[in-house]
Amino acid sequence: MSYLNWKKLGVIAGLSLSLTIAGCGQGNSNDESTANVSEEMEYTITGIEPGAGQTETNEKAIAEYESLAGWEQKTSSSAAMLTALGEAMEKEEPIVVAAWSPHYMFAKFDIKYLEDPQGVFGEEEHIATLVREGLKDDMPGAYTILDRFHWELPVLEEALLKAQEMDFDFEKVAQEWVDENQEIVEEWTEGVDSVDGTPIDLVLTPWDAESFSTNVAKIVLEQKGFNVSLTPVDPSVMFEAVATGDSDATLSPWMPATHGALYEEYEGQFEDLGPNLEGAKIGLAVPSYMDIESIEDLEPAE
Ligand code: PBE
Repeated sequence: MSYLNWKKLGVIAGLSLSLTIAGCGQGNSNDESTANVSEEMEYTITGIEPGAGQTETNEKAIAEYESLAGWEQKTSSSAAMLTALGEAMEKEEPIVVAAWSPHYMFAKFDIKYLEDPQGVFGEEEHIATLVREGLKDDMPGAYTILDRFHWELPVLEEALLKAQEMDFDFEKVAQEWVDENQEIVEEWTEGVDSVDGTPIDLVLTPWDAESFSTNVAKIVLEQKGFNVSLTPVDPSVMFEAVATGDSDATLSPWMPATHGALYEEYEGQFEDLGPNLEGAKIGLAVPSYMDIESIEDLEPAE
């Protein structure tokens, strides 16, 4: 049964209920329809990659919210989540997805974050730049560029929308951005001496914002003569690689909530150069047509 039909049923149930218990004030006519919605979603959160930091945060939410008792998270990939979201919305069916921003999903789909009164997903996140111990001495020029590397949220959001139109060819999107924004690039590289093919490795996670920003960093470092390799990995491998010095730097960690546990595990074995982007966020999201606002509006599985 479609979401709308459930909703109608809920309204009818609510109506007859208010007729029977007329005079009892507002009542909770919503409970019933919400319960049906949770059931219709088979008490399932549509998640993303099993190795994502957010996958763990979603499990934490399931463990901590009474409203999510008995729920399951279905993991697969970000692409599969977006397909499921698109299909559900076409049919106006209910769906709860793992969501994060910046991401083009908020421009493409009319969706909203569910309130998180228990703060499991944290408040604002930032994306940090971490470098291996010793990078400052070994490659002072690269260190300076990475230290200066910083995004304004709307700039990154625009680039992610563009990536969608360019088949997610992040090399190309990054090159276009660099070509059009040489004055910003010059701020990052000002006074940095060129090198002659010094190899440097940047480790990154496979999501859009990270792919774009790391590809920009690659081009900028190459302009200064570095020979840059990019290594896409899971968040846990990313932290390990920078901590052990297998990789030189990363621009992908989401802090303080999403990758906080990994950060703590390796703390002291890397240097944190601070945020390269502020105003990021993760959480659970639903289509705006769904009549719920908070994670607590969901219903536990019986
Ligand atoms: N995400 C959301 C990453 C960082 C935040 C999917 C882009 C992750 O969950 O690891």
